[in-house]
Amino acid sequence: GFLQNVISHPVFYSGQATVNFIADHPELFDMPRRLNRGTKILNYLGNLAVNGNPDVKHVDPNKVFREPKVPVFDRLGDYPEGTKDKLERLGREGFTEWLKNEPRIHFTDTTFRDAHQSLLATRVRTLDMLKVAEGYAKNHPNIFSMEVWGGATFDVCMRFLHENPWDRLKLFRQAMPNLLLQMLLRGSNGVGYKAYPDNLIEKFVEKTAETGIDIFRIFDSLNWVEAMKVSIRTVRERTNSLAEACICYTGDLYKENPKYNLQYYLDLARQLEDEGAHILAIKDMAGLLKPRSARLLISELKKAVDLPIHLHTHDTSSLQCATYLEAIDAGVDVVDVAISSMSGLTSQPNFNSLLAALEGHEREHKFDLKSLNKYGNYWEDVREFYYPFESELKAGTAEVYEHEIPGGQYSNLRPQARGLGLEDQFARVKENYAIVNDLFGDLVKVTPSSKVVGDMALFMTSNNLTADDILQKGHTLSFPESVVSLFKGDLGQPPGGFPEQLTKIILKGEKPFTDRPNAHLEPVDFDKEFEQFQEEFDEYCDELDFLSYKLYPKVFKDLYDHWQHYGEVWRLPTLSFLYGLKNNEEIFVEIGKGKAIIIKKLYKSMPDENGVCKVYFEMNGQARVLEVRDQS
Ligand code: 3PY
Ligand code: ZN
Repeated sequence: GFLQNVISHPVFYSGQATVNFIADHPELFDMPRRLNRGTKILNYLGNLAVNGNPDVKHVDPNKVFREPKVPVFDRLGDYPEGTKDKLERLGREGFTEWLKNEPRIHFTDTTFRDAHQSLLATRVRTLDMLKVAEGYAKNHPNIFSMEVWGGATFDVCMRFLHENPWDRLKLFRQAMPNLLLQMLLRGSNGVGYKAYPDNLIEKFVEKTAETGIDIFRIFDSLNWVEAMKVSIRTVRERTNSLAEACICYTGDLYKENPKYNLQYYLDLARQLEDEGAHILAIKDMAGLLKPRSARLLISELKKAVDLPIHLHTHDTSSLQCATYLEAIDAGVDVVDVAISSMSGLTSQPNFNSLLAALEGHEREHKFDLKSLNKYGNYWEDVREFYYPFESELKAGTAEVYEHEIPGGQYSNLRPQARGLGLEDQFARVKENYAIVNDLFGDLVKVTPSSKVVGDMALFMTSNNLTADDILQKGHTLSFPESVVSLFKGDLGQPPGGFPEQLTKIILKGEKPFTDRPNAHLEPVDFDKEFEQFQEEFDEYCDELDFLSYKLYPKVFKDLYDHWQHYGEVWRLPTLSFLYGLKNNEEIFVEIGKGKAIIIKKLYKSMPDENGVCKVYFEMNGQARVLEVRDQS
């Protein structure tokens, strides 16, 4: 390790090492991330053999898995021209003109982001997506865009999968150079749950575009345009990517006197156009946009703004294919779908079936459906790997119109309830979610505002509180931190403000602020803080790691420690990563370009009197014994 460290050290490498080089650089004695790859991965598997994966709560020992089949594609052939090439050729204005004039309906595939965020608690690993990415881009170059990043993926990637989200993006970029790559950005909340300093958001957007994102879908969790301006402006001025600004859809246009009525959405859309959005998105995060409302909303938006319109929904009610058919007739330009076996329910509508339904339609866009069905089969088998993370929703539900829980939150709320011992009161949690929404003055609910409503619903359920209790004896209650923060103004302002009486109760007299939360935040001093960051971690941690750290300090620190101990676990096959190896199971792990190791687990001993187990492996045919403490 040491000699390797010296040779690869930037100072030594650049020929500037002096006699004090070794004394000046104590980190030479550290094992950098990329060395000892095999040993580190073995450490991971050894620990899994003894202690299991803390992220997997229930394992079914009899579960049988099938080997997913990657559909064939031309590995040596060129990539056919796709939307990415078109954007580069036409420029942003030319591209959006082309899109507005396109008679065919276009499709964004969310399989790599929202689909698994909404069905499998965001747990799908880079490797499973990467295996099909190149073939998918070559076989289906007429996809409008691939949603591959942002939302909860950034956090979950680091926290639970121990992956570097930036590496994920780089790998997707390489594998799909012809297609537009899209991400979900929570405006001033970035890919987090709170507001960040403006200059951090600016840097994040710039670096993200450099790393590979072509379309930034930008929203604010209260539909507050103020909180989206910095992101929209940065995309426009500092990148060549497209700024897709969202109106988040909630409620019901056909209800009597809805707070969020047609005029509200049209005004919002015009404001976003004025802010410089290239594309307008309707983000129906809970799947509340009914077919008739879609027809009305799309046709009116078409008259109100001169932007291409992109529609996103979740199929929680199981009605949303009908919504798309209406929207397509009304002139929507792009719709979000997921590959068949990763679609439906809390995920996006079914790409394959929608294509079939549109055969012969005047806006039909021809795809190779047989091939897409093969990808459906691949994902059907891969999805089984992640069975502990399934959301347990078995059929579409009209209850969504009452509770309005976003698809991406639904798959998380039940495990959260379970964690608090409220599993058998989940119906109550959903009811309380709606009650909280009324109490809070009918909010747009999407990350992070939805998380606050969820926290409050769990709080009310576990303390057996009613809405009356909150209003009558709220001053004696200590509310969840996220609730206090919301009412203080930390997530911005909802249309019409927060209910006054409840604000007093929750803030206990403290004054809320009503300007931008970011206005209260210290800008990041990049030069100084980056230096400190590299001192705390190591010189292999780059600017992108620094951004991860600034967004999620604790999560990044844990991730870094995980890298130090266990290395690049993203390279492990998913079954080994989640469940470890069986006795005598042998796996092949590609640890670098053209480099692979073969690991075989032999067996594990019982713990000794100190609680230490021995785990016997073979790595590339050589015996290796690991001592691992049993943490149970
Ligand atoms: C997210 O912010 O992660 C979402 O998917 C919101 O719908
Ligand atoms: Zn969504």
